[in-house]
Amino acid sequence: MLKESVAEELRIYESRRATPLRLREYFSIGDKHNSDADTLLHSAQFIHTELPIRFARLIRTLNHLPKVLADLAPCTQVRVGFMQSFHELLHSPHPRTPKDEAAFIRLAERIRDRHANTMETMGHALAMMRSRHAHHPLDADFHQSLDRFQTARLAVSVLLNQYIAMHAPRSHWVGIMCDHTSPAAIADEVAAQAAALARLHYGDAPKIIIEGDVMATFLYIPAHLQHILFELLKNAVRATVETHGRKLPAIRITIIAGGEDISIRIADEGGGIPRTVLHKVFDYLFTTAPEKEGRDLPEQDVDPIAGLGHGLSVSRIYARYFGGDLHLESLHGYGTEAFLYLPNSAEAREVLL
Ligand code: W6P
Repeated sequence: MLKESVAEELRIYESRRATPLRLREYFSIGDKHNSDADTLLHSAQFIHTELPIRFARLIRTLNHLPKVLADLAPCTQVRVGFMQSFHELLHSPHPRTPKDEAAFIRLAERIRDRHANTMETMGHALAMMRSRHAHHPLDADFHQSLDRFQTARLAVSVLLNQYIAMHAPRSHWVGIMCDHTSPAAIADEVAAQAAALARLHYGDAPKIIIEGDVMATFLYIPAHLQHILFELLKNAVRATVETHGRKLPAIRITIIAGGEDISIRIADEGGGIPRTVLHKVFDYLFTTAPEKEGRDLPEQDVDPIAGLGHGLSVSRIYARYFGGDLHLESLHGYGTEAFLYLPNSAEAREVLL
């Protein structure tokens, strides 16, 4: 069976040292001659060596998840897919010519497509676990193992998507990174999406004000910033609408470009979170969305503005990936402030946990 032959290879690769890269390193690989054949071949060679190591580490994090989660069907399905990709990568020829590279990019795209729904699938596994084990206390180890899994998943996804996207050069972009990433522009875009979702869902949406260093730009992965801000804004919008009947207080996004960090504060007047609950918002099994008892097919039942419940934990994983962070502070009875910090430096390096 595939499984046994892969097991030995996995043991070898998971002990190899992964190579965390700086934003600058990711960016400069493709800078200037973004997609010339030599650059792409060099990237393909690096990725052909590095990706199996990152996959092996990712599979190891799945093996370390508690059995109550790991044995759920969505989770085993994700694991089998990762094993398949690891195996295909190991048994693909090391790219040595532009022609090899052209074949390797197709393998890379196939692997990317195979794992496109990983987050969603794991979200379903967590929702199943939540409905079956709602009253089980979850320990710190469990959360740490999920943080490791999510980070390892990101380490595969960033590398793979960076390489694939380098094939489509754009001004100011190298792959999925942009050296003119504008927090204000992304906040604006995401605010419109969150407001549209709220109007659809509740028939109304609060105003979202964007202020501070609205002209600031930095080198980052815009898709990551977008993901985090959307998650935070959905929560802020929902809290605001559910707390106030008609007159909705505005949500205020403040962007500050500092020497070390791009700091973004999202302040709502949505009633806040009690202190006894605040520490749970980053809990993978915590959700403020009403749970339906014994529900095993959550995908039929997902409330788009509430999501699958692990959105904030995953957003913090994204924030921390290049050394940033995400905090929440609250005045219960009034509102919540989310503080997002992202590195304002091309020297920021992947944190591979
Ligand atoms: C809330 C709960 C929450 C989570 C994340 C961001 C903002 C908010 N507001 O009431």
